[in-house]
Parts: sequence; C-alpha cells; structure tokens
Amino acid sequence: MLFSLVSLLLATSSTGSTLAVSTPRTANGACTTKLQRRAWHTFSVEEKKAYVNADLCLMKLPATLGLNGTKNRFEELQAIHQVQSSITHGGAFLLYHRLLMHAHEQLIRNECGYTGAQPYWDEVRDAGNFSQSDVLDPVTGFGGNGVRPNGCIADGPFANYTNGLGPGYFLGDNCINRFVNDTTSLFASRRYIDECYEKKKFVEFWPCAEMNPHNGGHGGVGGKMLDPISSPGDPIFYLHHTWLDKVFWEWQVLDLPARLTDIGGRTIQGFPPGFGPGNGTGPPPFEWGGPPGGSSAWFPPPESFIPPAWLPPQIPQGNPGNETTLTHVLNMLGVIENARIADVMDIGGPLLCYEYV
Ligand SMILES: *[C@@H]1O[C@H](CO)[C@@H](O)[C@H](O)[C@H]1NC(C)=O
Ligand SMILES: *[C@@H]1O[C@H](CO)[C@@H](O)[C@H](O)[C@H]1NC(C)=O
Ligand SMILES: *[C@@H]1O[C@H](CO)[C@@H](O)[C@H](O)[C@H]1NC(C)=O
Ligand SMILES: *[C@@H]1O[C@H](CO)[C@@H](O)[C@H](O)[C@H]1NC(C)=O
Ligand SMILES: *[C@@H]1O[C@H](CO)[C@@H](O)[C@H](O)[C@H]1NC(C)=O
Ligand SMILES: *[C@@H]1O[C@H](CO)[C@@H](O)[C@H](O)[C@H]1NC(C)=O
Ligand SMILES: [Cu+2]
Repeated sequence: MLFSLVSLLLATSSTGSTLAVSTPRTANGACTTKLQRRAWHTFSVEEKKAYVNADLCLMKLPATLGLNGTKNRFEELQAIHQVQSSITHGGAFLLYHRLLMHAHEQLIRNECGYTGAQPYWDEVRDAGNFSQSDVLDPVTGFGGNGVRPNGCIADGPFANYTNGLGPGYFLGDNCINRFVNDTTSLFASRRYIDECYEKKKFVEFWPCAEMNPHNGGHGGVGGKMLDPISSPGDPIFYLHHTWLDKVFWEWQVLDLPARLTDIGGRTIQGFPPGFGPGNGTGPPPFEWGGPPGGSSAWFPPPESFIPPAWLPPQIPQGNPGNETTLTHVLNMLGVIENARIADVMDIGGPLLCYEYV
C-alpha cells in the first residue's frame, strides 16, 4: 500500500520547467489574483500528493548555483538558511522566513509544475498531539516519527532521502530525523499566540513569536526540525514557517497600516533583554526555558554550530546600524531575487501576492 503510493508519487512527479506557472500578476506588477494559502489538513488526497510530488521534484532537480554541499534545488533553498542563520534569526527573522517560504512556493510552481499555493500546518489544531497529525501521516503526509537511536524516518515519501547539508553547518550525507514529542508540541498552543498578540510593537512581537509559537513546531517534531541551522532539510519546515507567517500576518492585520512599516531588533542573532535567557549577546534561538533538545534524544552536536572556515563572515547588506531596518536586504543567494524587508512587509503586493484562508 505504502510502496504503491510512493511509486505512484515518483511516477507522476514532474521535472519540467516547461510547465512554468508564475504568480498571477497584471502587466504593471499589481497583485490581483492572490494565491490562497490553506491548511494542510484541508487538502484533498490529490492535493497532498501534488504538493509532496513537487518537493520530490525539487530534490531531483540538479543544483546549479555552486552553494557548498548542495546537490539539488531543494538543498539550494536549505543552503540559503544554513549559511545565513547567524543574521536571519534577529530582527529580520519573520521577514526573511516569509521570503524563504515565497521562494519555495515559487520554485515548486515555476520549476515543478505545482499549481496550488504553499500550504501551512495549523499547529494549534495539533498542539499536544503532533504524533497524530495529518502532517505526519505516513501515507498522505510527510512520514511519521523517526526510528531510534538516530531518529531517521523510515516511512513516507521522504524516507530514503539523503540530505547533503547538516547537522548544523556540517556538510555530508545525513537522513531526515525526527523525535516527535507531544508534550513539547504544547508550545504550539493557542494561548502562546494570544500572548504575542498582546504585544503592540514589532520589537516585542518578534521575539515572542520566535519563542513558543515558533519553537513549539520545531521542538514538537524534533530531530532535523530542531536544528537551528539546517532545519529546512525536513520538508515539514515549509509548512511550519508558513504557519508562523500566518501568525505574523494576523498580528500585522490587527493594526494596519502601521504594522506594514514597524520593524526593529538586532541585525544579528540574539533576543533582546527580557526574552528567554538572552541579554542580546546571541543565545541559540531554540530555548524556551529548558535546555535545547531537552524534549528530544537528539540535538546537533555543538561543534556543528561553529561557523566553518569555508564560510565568509555574514554581514547584513543595506543595514548599516545594529538595528534592523526596512532597507535591510534579504539575500536569497541567487535562488530567487533578493528583496528588502520593505518589499515583504505586505503579503498582498506588489512583490508577494497571497492570502491565508
Ligand atoms: C489526538 O488526535 C487523534 C486523531 O485525531 C485523536 O483521536 C485523539 O483523541 C487526540 N488525542 C488527544 C489527547 O487530543
Ligand atoms: C525506501 O527504501 C526501502 C528499502 O529499500 C523501500 O522499501 C522503500 O519503499 C523506500 N521508500 C521510498 C519512499 O522510497
Ligand atoms: C550575557 O549572558 C550570558 C549568559 O546568558 C553571559 O555569559 C554573558 O556574560 C552576558 N553578557 C553580558 C554582556 O551581559
Ligand atoms: C518529551 O519532552 C518532555 C519535556 O522535555 C520530556 O520530559 C519527555 O521525556 C519527552 N518525551 C519523549 C518521548 O521524548
Ligand atoms: C565546502 O566545504 C568544505 C568542507 O565540507 C570545504 O573544505 C570547502 O573548502 C568548501 N568549499 C567552498 C567553495 O567553500
Ligand atoms: C548598537 O549600536 C549603538 C551605536 O553604535 C551602540 O550604542 C549600542 O550599544 C549597540 N547595541 C547593541 C545591542 O549592540
Ligand atoms: Cu524556524
């Protein structure tokens, strides 16, 4: 049953760039027909299959950008996150990940013939019960929990995928691993999101959102998803961060248009004083009061968090001070065009063109 579904997925998977379908736009670039981003659990079996096929397709398209360790298009997206993780988990965090989700949506549509929008994981629905989520379904989802001791996933469409990046900054073949923990997934609960919605300023909302609502999804799945540097190696990453983008957008909508320009926070990794253990000097972003990986039997080795010698120091462009600004450039390393934070504050045009339904 599983085998035949997987064979079908592979057999129907598209590799054609001839099937290009770009984001609908008018001639002047206005956003008229918005892509409708929906929750994974509302997808039909056919829709789920189409999305999974598109990711499998990205994993087969050869890498062309020369990013270290990458062998395919899926890993090129992952590399954007891996090499820049020290400058994308500060004030730019929500905007950078918003653009990264857009990049993934563009690639599956333009290069893999996917005609839908990027789905999200409605994590509140599954908080405390990730193990039973539709997302982790071994047949219609992304495969289930990993198998100990290494936690490598052994079922689902990505079971045998060998990821070239990670853990951390390391390069070399490794599996997608998971240590699903229902208790940790309680951090994805509604009440933590509501707490963040009480925050009036971006500089207060961003660290709040990056803590429990963000870390609940990473920690509840565990393994590669809990890797602050290489987590986009698990395809679930894109459903998780699209969910967080929805949470962020809904906060923006509470006070538009003011929240289309409200930005701040340090340009480098680290929470401001008062949030978590950080005093602004750059603690790992994956802490919620317990030790990193306290919810799981596996966390990337500490050596893998040391920026390697081959990686040039990461310096934010377009943002001279140490406070994140609207002119801060979000570098997509050639996978898609770079954008400034100002360009991605609004999901309804002109650059981005989608809505959450
Ligand atoms: C977890 O989800 C499953 C499937 O939806 C459901 O049957 C079960 O009651 C849920 N358990 C809890 C504790 O919510
Ligand atoms: C993974 O490999 C195993 C063993 O060769 C095989 O049974 C299974 O069908 C493969 N799964 C996928 C998704 O390719
Ligand atoms: C910041 O906090 C860390 C421990 O959380 C501590 O080691 C460090 O000295 C602090 N730095 C400053 C500048 O207070
Ligand atoms: C889940 O995480 C909790 C809290 O960190 C921990 O006490 C528990 O042992 C974990 N359970 C599993 C199955 O890993
Ligand atoms: C790629 O990474 C390897 C280590 O895995 C390193 O030796 C090599 O110099 C790097 N290449 C480039 C072009 O950065
Ligand atoms: C940011 O830069 C200003 C001016 O150079 C400096 O006074 C301040 O301490 C810096 N803040 C942080 C958190 O590094
Ligand atoms: Cu994340």
